[in-house]
Amino acid sequence: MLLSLEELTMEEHDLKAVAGLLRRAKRVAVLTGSGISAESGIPTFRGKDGLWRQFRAEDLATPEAFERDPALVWEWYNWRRGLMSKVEPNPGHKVLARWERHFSQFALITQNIDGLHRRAGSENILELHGNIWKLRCTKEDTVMDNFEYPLSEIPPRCPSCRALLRPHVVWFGEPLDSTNLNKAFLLSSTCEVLFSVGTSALVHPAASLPLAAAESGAKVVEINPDSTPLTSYADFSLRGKAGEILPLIDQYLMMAH
Ligand code: BJW
Repeated sequence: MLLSLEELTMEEHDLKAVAGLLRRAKRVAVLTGSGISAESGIPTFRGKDGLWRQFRAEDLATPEAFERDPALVWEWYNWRRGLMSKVEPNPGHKVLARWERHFSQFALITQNIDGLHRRAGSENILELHGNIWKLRCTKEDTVMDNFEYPLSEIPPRCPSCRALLRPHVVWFGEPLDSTNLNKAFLLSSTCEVLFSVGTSALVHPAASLPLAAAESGAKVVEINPDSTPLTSYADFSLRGKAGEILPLIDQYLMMAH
């Protein structure tokens, strides 16, 4: 159920203004982070109950950690697969799936590896940090889908060459796929409106995308309960939960049609 506007702290005119921007826009880009999946029940990384408050990134999300102890890293990803297999996309994911069909150019760029955007119905997704439901061979570099939970073998091995398989995700210190990243920068610097949703805007290069959009003259809208390093560059900072604010903007947008 949607919250009534009175229940929200933000100004009604900001929501209307953002819907007005969208009504005139043909090219829209959205960058999402773990905050958009928080309402589905997936922990974020840096919040109060965030993963990096309980676990050390250096032990679990770096190539060095995997080299040192692949089984430990895989246990952690297997546990996270378990969490992710039990949750459903929320209204925030669903609005973005609808917008893909609404705008003539719509780019969904996500840092999330949980696959919830696809499950909500989005089809064109740039997954900058990879996908937990894919595995990659450390020798042949082949990527394969794998939805198995729990994994029957830890650490799993490549069916063709028996080398170790790793999660198809981007760890600290690793480069992002350059084709994806170049596309993301192009779409960010040619859109008219860019939304930054549920990200602390701390991790680069993803965090540079809204800045590239602002520099190219796009309006930047941030949706987040907290302020971030992006807030001072954003034209609109909508303080609240993505699963509540996106449906409200969508409601205003659709009212005009
Ligand atoms: C809600 C909400 C609700 C809550 N609704 N909102 C420049 C300066 C300094 C350092 C660097 C730099 N450039 C690069 C670096 C190094 C590093 C980096 O950025 N470090 C910083 C942390 C300092 N970057 C890298 O290493 C990247 N690689 C790279 O740069 O390679 C260069 C290279 C080139 C050539 C050769 C070799 C190297 C790779 C970064 C990979 C990040 N990986 C992770 C793990 C992915 C796999 C996994 O999940 O296990 O990606 S780390 C983690 O952070 C994950 C996320 O995608 C990413 C971003 O986090 P996110 O999504 O923003 O989550 P949080 O928790 O930070 O924020 C959640 C937000 O939601 C909060 O603001 C809440 O308030 C909000 N929220 N509820 C809306 N309901």
